[in-house]
Amino acid sequence: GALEPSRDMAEFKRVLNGAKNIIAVCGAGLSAASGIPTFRGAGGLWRKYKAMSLATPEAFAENPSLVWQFYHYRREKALLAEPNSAHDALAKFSIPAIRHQTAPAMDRVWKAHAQGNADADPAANTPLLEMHGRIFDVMCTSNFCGHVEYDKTSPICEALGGTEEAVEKNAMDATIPKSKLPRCKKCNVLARPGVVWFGEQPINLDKNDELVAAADLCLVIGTSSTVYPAAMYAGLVQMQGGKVAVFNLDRSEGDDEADFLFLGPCEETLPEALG
Ligand code: BJW
Ligand code: ZN
Repeated sequence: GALEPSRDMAEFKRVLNGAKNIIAVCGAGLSAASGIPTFRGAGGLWRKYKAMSLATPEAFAENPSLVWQFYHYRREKALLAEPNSAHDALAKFSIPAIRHQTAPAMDRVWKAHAQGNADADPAANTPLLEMHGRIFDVMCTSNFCGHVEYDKTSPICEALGGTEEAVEKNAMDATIPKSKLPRCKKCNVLARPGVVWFGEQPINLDKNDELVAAADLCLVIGTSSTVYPAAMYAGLVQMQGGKVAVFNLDRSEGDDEADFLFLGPCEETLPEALG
C-alpha cells in the first residue's frame, strides 16, 4: 500500500483480538535466539557457504559427502538448542485456539519443534506444518523404498563424527565414501537429509493453501521472505482482505506492504505482541 506499515502495538492487539483465523509463517529467525544459525542475513550460514551448492538434489548427487557434512554440522547445533521466548509466546498463544488437544500437549508440540524433536505425533492435530521438512529426518534415496526415519543419533554416522569443526572453520572437506555415509535402515541404500531442497516440492502445500485461504491475519516471523511459495502467503492473505504483521530483526522482502511491522528480535517483540 501507499502507507508505511504501522508500528502501533496497541492497534495490532486490537486486530489480533478481532481475528478469527490466524496463521504464522515462521522462518529461521524464530530460532536464532536458540543458537541455530539462519540462512541469510547477519550471521547467516549462506554468507559462508553457497546455498545452491548445498541445498539442491543436484549438489547431493554430485557430492553427498559434502552435503552430509553440512547437515551433520547443523544437526549437532540443533541438538544443543532450547526453545526461546518467541517459541514460548507462540505456544501459549495457540493453546486456547486449538480444540481436541490439551494445553500441555500443545506446549510440547511447539517445544518439540524448537528442538527439531518429533516426539509429537505428526499425524496429531498439530498446528505446525513443517513445509521444508525436518533436519532429523533421514530419508532413503531409493524411490522404491522411500523410508523416512526420525533419527537424532549423534553423530549420525561414525565417519561424520568430528567433521563439524572443519565446517566451523569454513573448510568443508568431506570425502567420505558413500558406503560410510548414513544408509537407509530398511534397504541399506544411501540416505539423505529429510528436508526440502530447491526445486523439490514443499510438504503440506494443500493444507497450507487451505489455511491461507481461511486466514484473516498472517504473522510473518523471522523470515527473509525470499523463498517461494512460503514468501507468497502473506500477500495472499492481504489480497483477500486480511492483515499482515511482520516480526523481523531487520527490514525484509516485501515488508513495506505489511499492515504492521515490528522490527527487532522476535524473542522480544513476540512475547509483547501475543502476551
Ligand atoms: C530474526 C532474528 C531474530 C534473524 N528475530 N528475526 C522465482 C519465483 C518463485 C519461485 C522460484 C523462483 N525461482 C525459483 C523458485 C523456486 C524456489 C525459490 O523460491 N527460489 C528463490 C530463491 C527465488 N523454491 C523452491 O524451489 C521450493 N520448491 C518449489 O517451489 O517447488 C515448486 C513446486 C510446487 C508445487 C509442486 C511441485 C513443485 C523449495 C524451497 C526449499 C527451500 N529449502 C530450504 C532448505 C531447507 C533444508 C535445510 O534446512 O537446509 O529452506 S532453503 C532455506 O530458505 C530453508 C528456509 O525454510 C528457507 C527460507 O529461509 P528463511 O526461513 O526465510 O531464513 P533466512 O535465513 O532467509 O532469513 C532469516 C530472517 O530472520 C532474516 O530476515 C533475519 O533478519 C531474521 N532474523 N534473527 C527476528 N532474532
Ligand atoms: Zn530404503
